[in-house]
This record gives sequence, C-alpha cells and structure tokens, in this order.
Amino acid sequence: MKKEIKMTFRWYGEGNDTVELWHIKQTPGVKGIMGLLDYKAAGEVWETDEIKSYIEGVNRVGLECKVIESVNVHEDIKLGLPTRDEYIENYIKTIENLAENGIEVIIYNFMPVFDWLRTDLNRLIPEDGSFSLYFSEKDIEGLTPVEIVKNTSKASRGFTLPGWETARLSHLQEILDAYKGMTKEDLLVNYKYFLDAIIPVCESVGVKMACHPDDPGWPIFGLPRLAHDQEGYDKIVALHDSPCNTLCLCTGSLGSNVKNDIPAMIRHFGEKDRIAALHVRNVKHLGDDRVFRESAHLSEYGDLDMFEIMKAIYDTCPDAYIRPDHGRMIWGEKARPGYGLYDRALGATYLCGLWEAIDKMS
Ligand code: CS2
Ligand code: MN
Repeated sequence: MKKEIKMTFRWYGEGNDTVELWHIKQTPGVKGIMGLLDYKAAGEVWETDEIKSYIEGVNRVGLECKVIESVNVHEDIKLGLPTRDEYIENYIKTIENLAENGIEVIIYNFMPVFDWLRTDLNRLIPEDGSFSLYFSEKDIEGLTPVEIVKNTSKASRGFTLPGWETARLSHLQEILDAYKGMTKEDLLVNYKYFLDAIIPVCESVGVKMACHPDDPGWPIFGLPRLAHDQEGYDKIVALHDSPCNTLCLCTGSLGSNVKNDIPAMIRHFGEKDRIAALHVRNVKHLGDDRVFRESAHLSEYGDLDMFEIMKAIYDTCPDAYIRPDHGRMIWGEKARPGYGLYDRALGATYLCGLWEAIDKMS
C-alpha cells in the first residue's frame, strides 16, 4: 500500500461493552481503538495511572490507542460561567496526562446539553429485519427535552450512551434554563475562550483536538449549535488558528443535513490540514429532509457516496484516524444501541476494501 489506512474501532472499556478487545483484534484492517474512561464525569481530571493501565490493557491484545473519544466539556465552559476556569484547568491537566501516555488526538464536542439525539434507538428496517437508530423531527415536536431523555434512557438497554450521563441529565431542566437567550455568537465567544486556553497546551504536548459535529445537523429545542456545516466549521477553525484545532468529520452526523456535500467538506478541511479524525457511516433519508435512519455502510443502502468520501480522505487527509461509527443491530445481536460488533465490523472491512482499491488505482 502506498498509503496506510488508520482504521480504528470505538470501545467502551472492560466490563462496559459487549464487544471485547479480542473481537476488535480479529476484525480485519482494524489496528487500534478510539478509547475512553467512560466513568469520568465532564470536568473531572483523568489521572495518569488510570490512563496508563487502560492503555496497557489495550496494548496487551496488540491494539493501539492513540485517540480518545471523548473528553467531555463541562457545561459551565459552554455557558461561560465563572466556574469555567476550574474546569478548563482540569481539562488541561487531562490533556497533559493523555499526551504523557501517547495520545495524539482527543475528540470532543461543543454542543449545548445534548450529544447526538435520536427519536428511536431500535427502529426496524423492514427491508431486512435489522434495527437501527432513527430520527424524525415530527416525533420530537410533541415532546419536551426531558421526555426525550427519559425515552432514550429507557431504550438504551441499560448501557451508557455517549453524552447521556445520568448524573448530568438528572438536572436537565436547570441546564436548559441556563441556556435561555444564549445566541450562536455568545456560544462562539465561550468556545474561543476555551480554545485559547487549551490549544497552546496541545501545541506544546503534541495533541490535536478534534471537534465532532452536531447530530442531527441542525439546531434543536432552540439551543444554539455551531458545528453542522462548512460555514460553521470555518468559524470554529478560525477561532484559534492552529494545526491542533481540528475537526472529527462525522459523515453520518453531517450527512443528516441534506444540504451538506460531505466529500467536498472533507476536501475543504483536509487540504487545510484540519481533520484529525473521521467517523465514516451512511444515512438514509425517508421521504423527508428531517427524517432519517442510520443504514448499512455501503453506498447503495444510504444517501452518501462512500467511494467519494474515502477518495476525498485518501487524497487530502490520509493520516487521520478513521472508524466506522454506528452500526445496525444484525444477526440477533443485543448490544449498546449503535455500538454492536457485527455491523460495525462489516463497515470497517468495507471501508478498508474501498481504500485498497483507491490505493491501487492511484
Ligand atoms: C459519536 C458521538 O455516538 C456518536 O454519535 O460519534 O457521540 C461522539 O462520540 C461525540 O459527539 C464526541 O464528543
Ligand atoms: Mn460520529
């Protein structure tokens, strides 16, 4: 191969995932994981010892861990509260501790309150009897955010879900109230304050921050959101101009918004050296721009052209870490919604296959 693909897999940790490290090790093409200490609340310091023993466990099966996803940003930082400085200090300490343990990229997001949002975590795909994550704007119209959170927790089969920490969401209404009246511009100011504090540290320890997009890719519940199109990301990278201020380009999150041309966005930011990580998955819109499900990875099952996506990565940011993102539940698997083994493994293999073809053709 002229260029090696850096294929990875998300893993939630020992005893916290139906997927085990040896499953990942046996998945062709996958060289490492995007890992996390799932028990850490936003704002807490990740200590060197715990990071070290986590990574040693991963290395023991012959996998590497160079990417962390996520170190969550405390709400007070996004809100710009006086208490933010303490949380930023903790964030910096965590960056330093991760760097000391060989971490190169930290994925995070700067979405107020919610991480990704779906209205159904186990939606039947009638064509083949599998299940996937589904979103319909109409389904959230009649519901309050608090009700949505309750439904999501109930459907999560007892697994933790990224960004849906029970402790934080237990005072959800309070957090939502704190955002009342906040504009996109206000949020950008708070974002800049955060980046100005952490990016110089990242530069000195050699870590790239990679901002994950909003999902779905438009504002919800009247909350300000910044990262769902090229224009928004242009603003984010301009907030603090540095090769360490990058994005995690998630094709499925951005692809939920039909206005986004994903291969063009990859080329745009890849050429500027502002993509450090990618989540590559497909979405299928169902007769309406704001109704979609997550489909199998192959182009023919969704709306995205996966060949053009992989080609854009190969051409402009081949050194970025890649993983399949969510997968469907197939073959009777019972796992964390979106994070079963089988469909993600098929996705990884397919993406590696596209890569090999592109590599040989170029
Ligand atoms: C992930 C995100 O499950 C997902 O959709 O891609 O939750 C991602 O891990 C976070 O937004 C990053 O902070
Ligand atoms: Mn993603």
